[in-house]
Amino acid sequence: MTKRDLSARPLGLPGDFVFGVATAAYQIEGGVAEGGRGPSIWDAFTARPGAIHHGETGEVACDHFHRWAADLDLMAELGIPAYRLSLSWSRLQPTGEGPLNPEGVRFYRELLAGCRDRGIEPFVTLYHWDLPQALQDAGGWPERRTAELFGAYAQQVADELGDLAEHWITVNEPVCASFLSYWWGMQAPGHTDLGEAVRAAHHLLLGHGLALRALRARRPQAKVGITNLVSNLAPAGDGAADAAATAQLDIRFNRMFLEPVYHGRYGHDVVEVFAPQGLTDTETDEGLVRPGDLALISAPADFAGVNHYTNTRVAADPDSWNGARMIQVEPAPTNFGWSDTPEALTAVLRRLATEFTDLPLYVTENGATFTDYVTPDGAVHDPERVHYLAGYTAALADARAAGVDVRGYFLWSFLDNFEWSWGYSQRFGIVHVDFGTQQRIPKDSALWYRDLIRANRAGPPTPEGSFS
Ligand code: IFM
Repeated sequence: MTKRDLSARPLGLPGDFVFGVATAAYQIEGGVAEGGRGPSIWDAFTARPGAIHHGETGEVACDHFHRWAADLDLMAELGIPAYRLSLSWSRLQPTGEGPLNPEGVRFYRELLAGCRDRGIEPFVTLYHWDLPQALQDAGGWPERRTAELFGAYAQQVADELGDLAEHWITVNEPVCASFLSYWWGMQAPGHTDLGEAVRAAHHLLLGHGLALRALRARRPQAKVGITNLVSNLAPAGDGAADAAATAQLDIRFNRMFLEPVYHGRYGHDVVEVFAPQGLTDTETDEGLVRPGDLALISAPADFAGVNHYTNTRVAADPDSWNGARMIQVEPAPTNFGWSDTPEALTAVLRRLATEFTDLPLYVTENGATFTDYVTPDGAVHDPERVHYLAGYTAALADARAAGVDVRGYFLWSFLDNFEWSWGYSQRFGIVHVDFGTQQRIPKDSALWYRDLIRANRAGPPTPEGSFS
């Protein structure tokens, strides 16, 4: 481990800097057959033999559907001022069209009001990957109609829930919801078709634009943005081949999703890669990219969300995917093999601010998995996560010192939860969850984060919680 100041100290961030935690509906809620919820693509994908580690599912997950009030109490005790959560589309609109499900609306109204009652500011994500299965049966995100229905859904959500949150994130990580889901087969619906993936990517971005427009129309005060996953990529060596391989991966991981949102076009080299699948910057009536799409996708937002996890060096290698071998920068001690290199977060934030947007930035996810377990003293000691967080939160201050307008940080995640294809094998939480008993135990990192937030708050410290 590198030497790092591990104290929960003032970082020189402004008093209104937003510290929060993040989760997503399918990863924590459970209650999949309750409250009128319809099936989502994740219910179908988790039922597919071999798709998920140990055949696990989100059927119960953290049982947050029933335990949300106690979970919010714990969040408040830890003095966490903001909570990024997602709405399950199929809980709110079981088939992805038609009227909203009143029980789903009631659940989320209580949840959002519950945040506010406890002084926690909700940041709401409209789409965090759990497409209603009925829409997948009709073709899913590769179909343009899915984006249109998403826009209509966003309008209904704005009408029913829009009074309870100021910040709205339209789509979480379109790269995962398209490429990982329709190209690499790793996520629901588990397809491996590049054509579908490219169409899904464009329609997810279009869905963002339509949702942004709907939120603006119904809730003019709302602050709206999209969250992209941004990986830090750099060539492994000095040669032109490594640089070219890096540029190719950058197109596939980052620029395909950043260019249209922040520059209003895919750009020549992105189009060149995906032209065989129909991607164009020319808008045509019959093509994938239709008249008006790019204006919708790039319509002014209020902030840019960025999720950051990986720091990768890229070596040209004809035997690897797209001729590029990916090497995680050392030290890479997290369970996923991802790096603990906070300078990568600073680099990503700087890149967004210099190459892509003047909008305020929010880090809407960042975190790491380790082998956490309850020790005989009843605690969960996770010094590696404290080390990780000390670095990545200091990186925010470094980015601000370099002139980047980063305004918030949401730690992934509040609870250990269902980590998609990896099931429950990867623990991202600052709160340990015993999935047998549903007992929650704040890890040492939760107490550290509480202290960091206190140290960085202007005004009186938050009240003592029961975990001091
Ligand atoms: O758990 C996921 C989350 O749902 C989306 N961003 C990355 C996290 C860690 O893999």
